[in-house]
Amino acid sequence: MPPAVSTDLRRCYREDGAIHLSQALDQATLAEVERMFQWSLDNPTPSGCTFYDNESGTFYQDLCNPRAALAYRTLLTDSCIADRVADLWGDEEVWFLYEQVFYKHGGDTRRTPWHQDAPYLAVDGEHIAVVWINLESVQQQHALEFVRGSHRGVLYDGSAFDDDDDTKPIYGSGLPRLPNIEADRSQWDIVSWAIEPGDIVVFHPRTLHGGGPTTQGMRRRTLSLRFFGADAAYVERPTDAPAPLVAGLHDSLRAGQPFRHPAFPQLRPVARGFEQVPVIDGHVQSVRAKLQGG
Ligand SMILES: O=C(O)CCC(=O)C(=O)O
Repeated sequence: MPPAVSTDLRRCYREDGAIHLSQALDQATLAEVERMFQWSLDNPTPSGCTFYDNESGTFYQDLCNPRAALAYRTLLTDSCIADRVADLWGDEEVWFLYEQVFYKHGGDTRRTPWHQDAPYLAVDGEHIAVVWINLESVQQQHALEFVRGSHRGVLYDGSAFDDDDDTKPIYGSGLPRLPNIEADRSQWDIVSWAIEPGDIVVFHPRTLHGGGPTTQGMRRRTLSLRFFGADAAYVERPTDAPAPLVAGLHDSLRAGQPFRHPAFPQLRPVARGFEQVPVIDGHVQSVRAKLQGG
């Protein structure tokens, strides 16, 4: 079967580190995305939190629910999402890493700080992707923005999502501090897209990205799905990376080893490993607590 993304788009993804695919998802898939988004809200983990308490709107996020691979199974295996990721990589093999929800609603919410996802992750490689899916139309000024090509540049320390300082690091040593991109946006090659339900944005977790603010009366329900491919390897960060939050992960892998673990079922070329996903009753820990040294 020919790939559903063109060679041009594949090159664009490889070079820019972020790409917008218009109307990639059909109505049935969107309905399943909505069901899963709600499942994540209804099944919070200790990492579920609002980032900023001093604003009129609510900016909630949660991630890495140990039961998500099983709950999300239909969306992961039966939709075209993993196929689009495989098309962009030009590879057949795709594994599920974890899910994250972002929910901005109510009054005004601030920008999502500029950051890369990679420093938070214990995994690296060419074939790692984040698929950013929205249930509402999002105007460009409220959408996710990217620094084009930054996945090929410096890997910075993570942002602690601090109220007063977007560049406040999570590790504080071993990786350079994030630049203050908002202080002089003209210095950066920033790209973003207006989004309609059914569109997806796919980006490499090393790509610098930040989310536009939302305003009174808006609602932005975002599901961010993360995948890895055959070349993904376990990496060490300055201290144990907080994500994916899987009990025993850091003890079971060494730097450079292929990133494989029963918590991550394979989706393509065939779905397998779901029966081995450890069923954890209750949640291991909070990613936030981990970031704060817990
Ligand atoms: O939706 C947002 O505002 C942030 C998304 C994000 O940082 C991510 O998906 O990694």
